[in-house]
Amino acid sequence: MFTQAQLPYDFSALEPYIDAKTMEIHYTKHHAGYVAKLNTAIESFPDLGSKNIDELLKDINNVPAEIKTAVINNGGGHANHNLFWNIMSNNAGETPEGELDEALNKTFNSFEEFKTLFTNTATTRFGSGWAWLVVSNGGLKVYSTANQDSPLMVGDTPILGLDVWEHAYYLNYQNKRPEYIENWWNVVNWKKVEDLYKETQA
Ligand code: MN3
Repeated sequence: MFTQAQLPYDFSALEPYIDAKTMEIHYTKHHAGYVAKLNTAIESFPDLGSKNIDELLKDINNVPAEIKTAVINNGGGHANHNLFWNIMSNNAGETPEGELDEALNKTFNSFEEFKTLFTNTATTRFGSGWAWLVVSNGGLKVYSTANQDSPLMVGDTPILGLDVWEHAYYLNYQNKRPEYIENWWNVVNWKKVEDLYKETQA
């Protein structure tokens, strides 16, 4: 059985950029819903429940066909939100440092160019999905996926992810996705993203 880890901060911790009500509904209803549906999907395949969710997604091609779509959607939903909660904190204007900063500069020329690319990628994702910074074959890449599709399924390791489903911002921002994205940069936990980056280079 899969379970939801405790949120690493209070629902109000990311205010004013992400409001407490949105965080509460997002964590207790949406994320919890993916976990519940994932558990229902794997009921007939109990050995899958003993896997780590990231491992299950990396091995998606060995998931039984009759539950594959449910695992992609709900297992992806579980893994994506795990990452999302963990890479956020009120960052007081901090930017990436150390090895992550070096890698961003090397790949995208500057932090500002990376930010612009990521912002455009998130803004132009049509419908529901995610924008990602991933490590792919050792290097950094930015792209988006539809729905809850996880980069883990194609062998990439996501180290930063932005949920652009309307449920992530509609209460506070309504249809203004660009404003949500612009404000979200204030709650990226760069220390955590750098730790995740380092793990991929070890
Ligand atoms: Mn979500």
